[in-house]
Amino acid sequence: MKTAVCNEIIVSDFEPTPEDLRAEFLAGLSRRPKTLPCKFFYDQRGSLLFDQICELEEYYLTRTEMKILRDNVAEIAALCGPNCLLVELGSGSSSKTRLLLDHLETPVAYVPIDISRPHLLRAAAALNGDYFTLEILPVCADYNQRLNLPAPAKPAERTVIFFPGSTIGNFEPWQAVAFLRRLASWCGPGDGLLIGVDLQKSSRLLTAAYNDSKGVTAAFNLNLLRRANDELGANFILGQFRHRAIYDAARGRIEMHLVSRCQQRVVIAGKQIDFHRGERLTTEYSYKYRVNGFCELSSASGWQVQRTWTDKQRWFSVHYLRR
Ligand code: AVI
Repeated sequence: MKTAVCNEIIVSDFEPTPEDLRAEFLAGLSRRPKTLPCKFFYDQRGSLLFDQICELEEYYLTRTEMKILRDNVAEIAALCGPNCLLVELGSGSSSKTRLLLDHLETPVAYVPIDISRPHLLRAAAALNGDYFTLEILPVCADYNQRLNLPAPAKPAERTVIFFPGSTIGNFEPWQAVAFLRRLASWCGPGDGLLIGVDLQKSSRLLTAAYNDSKGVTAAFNLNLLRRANDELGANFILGQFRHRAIYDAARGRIEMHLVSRCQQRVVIAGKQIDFHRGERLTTEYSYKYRVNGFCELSSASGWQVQRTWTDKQRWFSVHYLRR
């Protein structure tokens, strides 16, 4: 691990290397069907596109979760208790965190973890300017790898992990169990996990959320191919792939694909990859849960559900789990 000092903030650096990117892209493109890992959406451009997705009318997730957090923030802050260490996974622009930081009782430190270094540093610097008594300890990493969290200067009474946005839905359910178990192993008894989980709903609403009319989600999806061109010297012609998102109601998941518009050969890191016309490259799953199903999954993963909040329409849920 490297550490660097940026604007007086110490950054723990586990950023994936170009070799990681190369190995994961080649492995995914050699599978049948072909896949690419969704964590690589989030370079600087991808993170900015994701921020734009969160503002879209069709993408109800962000505003619905934010309303649940806003409506229940006093109760959430009471569950977190005084002097907690707040750790956020996939912190991005840390926009939901400000609401928590404004209501938590004397939090000792904030540890944002994100795979996109520029985005992480920008958000950490902005928070540092606004919350000058709070220790901010950013970690640039894929949070699904083994990590040692930085220790805050002041001891915390409790660690609370914040995992908003329904990013847990980007894991297959068996992976979600393994991941929640890993998080439980970072924590001691009494520590907490505040997690946002998107819920099953009509296929019409779900497919609209991932096929927005402005084409931002399409640009976000195609950004994976642009990254391969820029960082791995690949020769994808972006116009020869189209974005597609479908809802598989039986599995309760949105599937995002890039569909090849023609028969084509692409060279990536010196390897030739052939696509036939209509072939799908799977880039993301986004599972949608039922409240009970998610509670069962949490209990099987070493967490006890303390409290669940939803919006009136039951589109989205936020859970406070206790280790
Ligand atoms: C980050 N994650 C929860 C988003 C989702 O809804 O699955 C990523 C995303 N993909 C397309 N739009 C947003």
